[in-house]
Amino acid sequence: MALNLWGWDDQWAKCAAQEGIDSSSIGRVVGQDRASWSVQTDSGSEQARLTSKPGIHSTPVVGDWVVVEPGPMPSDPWSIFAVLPRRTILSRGAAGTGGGTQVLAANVDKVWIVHGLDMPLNPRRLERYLAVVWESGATPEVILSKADLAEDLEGTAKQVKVVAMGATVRCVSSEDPETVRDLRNSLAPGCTVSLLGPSGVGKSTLVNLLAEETLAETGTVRAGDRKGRHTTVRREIFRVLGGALLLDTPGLRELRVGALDEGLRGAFADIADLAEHCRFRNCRHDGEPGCAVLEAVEFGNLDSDRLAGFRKLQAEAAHEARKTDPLARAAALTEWKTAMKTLKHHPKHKRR
Ligand SMILES: Nc1nc2c(ncn2[C@@H]2O[C@H](COP(=O)(O)OP(=O)(O)OP(=O)(O)O)[C@@H](O)[C@H]2O)c(=O)[nH]1
Ligand SMILES: [Mg+2]
Ligand SMILES: [Zn+2]
Repeated sequence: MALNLWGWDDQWAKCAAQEGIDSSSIGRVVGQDRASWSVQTDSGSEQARLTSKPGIHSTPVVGDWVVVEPGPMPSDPWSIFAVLPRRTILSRGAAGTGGGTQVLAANVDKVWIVHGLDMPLNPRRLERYLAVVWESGATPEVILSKADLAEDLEGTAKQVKVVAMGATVRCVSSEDPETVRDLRNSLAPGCTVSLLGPSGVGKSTLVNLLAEETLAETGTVRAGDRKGRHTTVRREIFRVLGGALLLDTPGLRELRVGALDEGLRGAFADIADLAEHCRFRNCRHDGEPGCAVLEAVEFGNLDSDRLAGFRKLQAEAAHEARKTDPLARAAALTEWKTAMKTLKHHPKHKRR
């Protein structure tokens, strides 16, 4: 069925069946423009709006599985009634002073953190991306793009591997088809991969290379500083050759973190391991006696800049956590259950 092409699997089918939802009422959000969502359904691609009926509070994002229904007339947009509980949630701290988090995408299996080798590496920025991805529940991979423009490919790759802490690191170049083939072979059909990185690093180029056709628009970088021009303006999922689903995203100017828990442990596994040996359970690695983390820095086993980066992220994340409602997740689940109850009373969804 068509939904499988967009990542529908047994686990999702089970989730829907438990709620008595027929697959004809399911769709995947593959694009969004303000108040209109592009949804792939069993019967094809449809434009959908949020239902005006009460019950839906979480705004669907690209990657979400949603419960939908056709409009009264064939030319009318479809309605979105509910969002299926998300498997993974990729989010960042929202810009501005108001705080809160912004969900970038949902149900992403893997995130490619893209760094262009025509620019110097910023390890602190990479750590920030890694923390955000580990936090999402998706698996991070680091993609070093523009290998043909690298000044010191091996040196940079080595440096990245140290920071990536076990996450897979891959090199690609639009000039070398073999690198693209290797990347394609690493993807299972139906898996969803989000590309993440600053503007101009070659995210959309990579989508097109893997698709072997121009699906996403690309733009040149500025001659002086090699910065991108923010060519991609919306998040969108493309099916590429081999059946993987690539979520292209606009280049990020900065990546603010939301609350981090697993994210910090994932991106800084070395510090988390060391911290186990600190004398005090709640050691802040800030001069306390018997601190294994500071000892590691002293003996040259831990980069002091890395520790500084860790502490900065930790402080930022703690600040965000204080702002976010700890009951938000529970509330989302309740909302889903209520939406499902309402839906079951709808004649179309009554179990026979
Ligand atoms: N030499 C070389 N150029 C590349 C490679 N990959 C991408 N580029 C170039 O880098 C520029 C930016 O590529 P895009 O794919 O538009 O970058 P993007 O990350 O999608 O940028 P935004 O959409 O602005 O976030 C284009 O001129 C590409 O041709 C590569 O492997 N080698
Ligand atoms: Mg782009
Ligand atoms: Zn300590």
